[in-house]
Amino acid sequence: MNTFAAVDLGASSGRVMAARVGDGALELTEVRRFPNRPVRAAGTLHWNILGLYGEILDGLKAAGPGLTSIGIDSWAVDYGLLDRSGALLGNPVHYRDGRTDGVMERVRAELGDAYLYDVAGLQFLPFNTVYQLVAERDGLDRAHTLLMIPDLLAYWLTGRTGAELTNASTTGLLDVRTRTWSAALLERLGLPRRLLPELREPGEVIGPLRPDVATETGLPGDVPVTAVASHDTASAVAAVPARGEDFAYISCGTWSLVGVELPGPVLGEEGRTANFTNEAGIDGTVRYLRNVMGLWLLQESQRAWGLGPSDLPALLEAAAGVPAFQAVVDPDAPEFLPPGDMPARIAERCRATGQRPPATPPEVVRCIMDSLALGHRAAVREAARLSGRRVEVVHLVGGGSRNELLCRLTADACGLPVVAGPVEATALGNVLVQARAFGVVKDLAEMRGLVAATQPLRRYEPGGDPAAWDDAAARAGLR
Ligand code: ADP
Ligand code: LRH
Repeated sequence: MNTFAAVDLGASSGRVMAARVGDGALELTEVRRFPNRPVRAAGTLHWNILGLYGEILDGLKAAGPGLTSIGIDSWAVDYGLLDRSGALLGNPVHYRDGRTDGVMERVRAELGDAYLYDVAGLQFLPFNTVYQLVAERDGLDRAHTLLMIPDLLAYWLTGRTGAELTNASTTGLLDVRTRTWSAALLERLGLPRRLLPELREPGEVIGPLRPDVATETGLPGDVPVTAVASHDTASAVAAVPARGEDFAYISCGTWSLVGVELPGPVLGEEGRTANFTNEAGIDGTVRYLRNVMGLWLLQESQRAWGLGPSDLPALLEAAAGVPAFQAVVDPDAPEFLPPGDMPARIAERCRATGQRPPATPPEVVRCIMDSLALGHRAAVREAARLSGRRVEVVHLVGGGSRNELLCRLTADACGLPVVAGPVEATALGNVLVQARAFGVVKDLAEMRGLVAATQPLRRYEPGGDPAAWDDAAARAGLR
């Protein structure tokens, strides 16, 4: 048996996990978990990157000396900039910060949607790395190297720089066909080519720990950090317990990432206007998916009510008792993206669409769950239609798979069985890519088979009234 450590940073929490893998076994243990709280300073919303790194060091120390390797994944699109000496320039900015307001619109008007989509195949989200860089273009003089968040953490652990492929594919600067940086696009945007380091593939060894890191964590200095699918969603998709290819997935946490896995990109106009993305998965696969606003709507409502994670089960139970479809919204309405009073924004959206706003927290939560299920349904259907992929089952993974109401509503809305779990799909994908790199498992099918055989899963059969879902979808302005 080998033990692999997964450092997995989600937008709402981070964890260091240890997994024992071998002989048909996959045992995941949580070593350390910590909240990921953004900090607004001088008007800008930041990640607390040094606080997170400190937690990671403590987690690795607690994981103990017997590790075969360490892998790191995190949320996508965000980055740190290093100066020529390798020092971090400024604190990484949160993708929900307002610095990109209006930037995407300007870039799209200048370069054209067809060109941008043909190069990168990426959905138009205002916080894509490319728009963040354009927002700070005038201040890039001192910047020498851009490192995406997992690559920045790997650099601090090993001293080696590089850009892992799956996360690089979320920047908007990677050519979707060649899977190399697009020099042409960089030039047209006036962004310096020097910023983007050499690409690395999931499974490549990055390097051993720096001596000072080994001393601080008590780990042997020769423990390697291995590149995994460092975009958390790519790791989650790698660990979907699916057999064959006729499935859709929903990686459901702060975001719901909803789509299918394909052998190559789909770059037509229809997918572009439906805002589908072609992000890189492992082994040359494409994650053809759309971002649905996800449990952010719930997290941010809980924050407004002063309720924490321990209040969630009671809140969801109360929401399950509220009649369905009293009010529904398009969960992807752009006004839901920034931090702020979520119940007030949902109420406003309901009023604007002629519906009585939900009045109590359980009613608001019910509205969010019905609306997310509608968002899941629209994205699953469109992913299947636009890609031609048959979808027989929906795999729902991540923290949201613990939400029984949402899993049931998603099965009903899609009219398809939902297999919920694993909760920690991202960490599992992280360790399995390492396990494969070290010869412990063979291929993607074996990785997924191992997840299916060892992790608790729950199946939800579709029920409910399809006509009622059609009616609700129309009210929310969805298909
Ligand atoms: P991220 O990786 O984006 O930080 P996670 O995959 O960790 O997100 O999912 C976090 C979400 O999972 C929480 O916001 C919450 O809505 C949901 N969740 C966590 N635990 C439970 C639970 N016991 N019951 C229902 N939902 C839960
Ligand atoms: C989910 C995620 C998603 C990105 C968003 C920024 O954590 O990585 O895939 O679109 O964060």
